[in-house]
Amino acid sequence: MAEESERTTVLTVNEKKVLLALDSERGRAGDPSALAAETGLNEDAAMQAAFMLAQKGLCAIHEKKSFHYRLTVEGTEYAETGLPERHGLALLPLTLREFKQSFENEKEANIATNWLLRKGWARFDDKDGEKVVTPTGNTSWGSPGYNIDEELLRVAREEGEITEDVLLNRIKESIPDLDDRSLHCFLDDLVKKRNLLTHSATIERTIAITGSGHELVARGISIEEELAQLTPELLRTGAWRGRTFKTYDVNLPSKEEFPAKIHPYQRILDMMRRIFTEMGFTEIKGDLIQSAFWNFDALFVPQDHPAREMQDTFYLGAKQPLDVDERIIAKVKEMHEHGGSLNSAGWGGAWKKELSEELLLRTHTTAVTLWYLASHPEPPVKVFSIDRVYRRETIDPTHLPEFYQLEGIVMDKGVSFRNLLGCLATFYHKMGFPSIRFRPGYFPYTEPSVEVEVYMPEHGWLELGGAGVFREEVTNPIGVQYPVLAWGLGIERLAMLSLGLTDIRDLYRSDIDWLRKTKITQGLHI
Ligand code: FA5
Repeated sequence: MAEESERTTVLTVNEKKVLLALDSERGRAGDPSALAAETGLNEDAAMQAAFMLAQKGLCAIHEKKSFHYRLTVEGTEYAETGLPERHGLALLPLTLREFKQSFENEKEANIATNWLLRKGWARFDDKDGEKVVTPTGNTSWGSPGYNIDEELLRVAREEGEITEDVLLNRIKESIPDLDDRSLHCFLDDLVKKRNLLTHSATIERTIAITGSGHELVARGISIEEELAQLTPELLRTGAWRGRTFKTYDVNLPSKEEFPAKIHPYQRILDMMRRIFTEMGFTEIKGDLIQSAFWNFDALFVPQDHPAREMQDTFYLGAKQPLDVDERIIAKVKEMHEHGGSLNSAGWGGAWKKELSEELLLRTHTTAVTLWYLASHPEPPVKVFSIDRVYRRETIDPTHLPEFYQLEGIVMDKGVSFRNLLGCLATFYHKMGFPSIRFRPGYFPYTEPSVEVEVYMPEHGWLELGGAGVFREEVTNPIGVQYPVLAWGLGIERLAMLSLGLTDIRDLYRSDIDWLRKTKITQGLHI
């Protein structure tokens, strides 16, 4: 406490001058110009010192905001010659075409038409297939028998610059029973909608010493010039000895700085990469445009599967002959039609090569890992891919049509379903999700299949990805003889949870405030 009171009563020379000036006012509140005159400081410096004193509880600053109104150039013209709708009213009735032609320009004609209708001074009638502007007989606006906007313009014209209080009082004198709220609405219309008045705000400040300020002055304050900087000259001559140096209050709030940093989502992608790399995986990349063969057929997805339909998949409307070993194509065909040489029934029916030649935007990165596996059929294979996929989705808080997946496979002698679960659990734990669970799932290309869910206290259990062991119907045609553990995880949903967002779209909104305030460690459990 003792330290605190010492800290708060350390005053700069300017603060001492202002405090003494306030004290000499004997409790009367001063304004900035009086303070400046009394202290010999300029107004800004005097007020800066007053603000510092106020922070220390030695003076109190009272602020009163007032608005001033003035006519704009357009407002001055209308205040002198009358509003366009007033001129227009005198011409009625006319057809809309004639009415518009009677104005000098289109802008004025539109203003007159809109405000005549809005004020209820005119209406549109249909006559012989033409629109006619007809007067309604009403010529008031805001209060029966009066026109408040025209009154406001008249007073503003008479007064030049006018404070809000004076302006409103003048109107109330001539139009009784008008409440402040509706008057403000008319003022707002003239400022914001019609741009006929402008307003500016001024803040009047009064400053008064507090009891603690008095007490401090009573204990005695001496004004001694303080040195703000230690110069070589002061050091050389030794003149610094015995002088008082300006103190710095390191506790004062300072302007927040937001240094450049990597996008939070990119940091999460980088972290995922690092985790899989540390677990001994190699990253692979594949083509964004895939044939239906790699995206679906080689994965044993039947040719009539709903996910292959136009409403789920972005087809490019083009085909390309498959750049795949004919033996693999033949085996995939046999696998679909009757299960090939395996103890499998396949899907039955005729498998059509032309359907597998369709080009599309990959709907999952499983197309990439499978394509890689086909060219690396010998064990061991341990690869992952972090890349974009595309689906015809309606955008909502958990769905995007373009999103990232984290795909991975492990192929080796003797690897098992338990290794798959362990691998995924390790990844999610490293990402900072201690509670995960696996639920039985279904994918045409894996058996057994699971869905991975993580637990978030605010959301409960959330499904983040799919996984399983590739079926022999998938591995056999590409010549792979050992078990393949595979998974495909949604990244945006995981990043969204890590970053505390509730809407997936926020990851891509680039809200500068959110980007600035997100800590560089947020979402990273390191
Ligand atoms: C697949 O894409 C499978 N290929 C995963 C897989 C790979 C299973 C290997 C077995 C073996 P699914 O369609 O469920 O599965 O998508 C996986 C994850 O991607 C989902 O759990 C979800 O987190 C995310 N995801 C799916 N659709 C969207 C979307 N429209 N927007 C954002 N994330 C999505």
